[in-house]
Amino acid sequence: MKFYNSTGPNPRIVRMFAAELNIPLDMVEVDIMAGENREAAFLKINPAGQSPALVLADGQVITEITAICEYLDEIHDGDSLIGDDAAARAQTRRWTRWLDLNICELMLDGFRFGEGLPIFKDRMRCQPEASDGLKARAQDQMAMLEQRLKDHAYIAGDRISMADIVGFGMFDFIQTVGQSLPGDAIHIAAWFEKMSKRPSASA
Ligand SMILES: N[C@@H](CCC(=O)N[C@@H](CS)C(=O)NCC(=O)O)C(=O)O
Repeated sequence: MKFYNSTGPNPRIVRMFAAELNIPLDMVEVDIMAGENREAAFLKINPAGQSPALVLADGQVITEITAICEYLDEIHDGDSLIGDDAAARAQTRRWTRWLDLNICELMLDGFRFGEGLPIFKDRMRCQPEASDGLKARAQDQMAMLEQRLKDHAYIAGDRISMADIVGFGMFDFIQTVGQSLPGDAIHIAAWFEKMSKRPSASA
């Protein structure tokens, strides 16, 4: 099993997830700043031209971080970061998808079309005029996340799950490129601090 890794929040989320489960990853580095991920050799692995990618021993490729995390969770013995029963797994998938669709992807496109435009303008269709609106829409959803974390220790419930790792990885990155967490969101701030202290956060 080989893990095609790079800088950026998405591979980091998978590295953190794997570290939580004590799964070692055999890494192959991809230089996304130099555009290696958009060249023919890498496009054969992931036609979407993005990292990360997990290549299994039989050659099958898994991309998209939540699919990779779910695969790693299923192949390992021990505590699950997805959930122990159908309802718990549904909660994890519910909140992970909500975060991805309503906060993470908006923040990322806000970055790609704004501060990241010099990197992304020749890689994908960019909408610079949408950057501020996307960032604002992501911030609008923070009130719901704040309420959720007021009532629960972790995003999907009372224990850590994939939703927390996806959210933490994205928020940790986005604060390095000009977006911030709402100053009055004390429960998000406490959760973020708790996540940042996990040994896996350095993976
Ligand atoms: N939806 C993808 C997103 C992957 C992604 O955007 N990866 C970034 C690195 S964090 C990337 O490859 N960026 C370089 C590029 O798009 O050229 C996933 O879940 O894995």
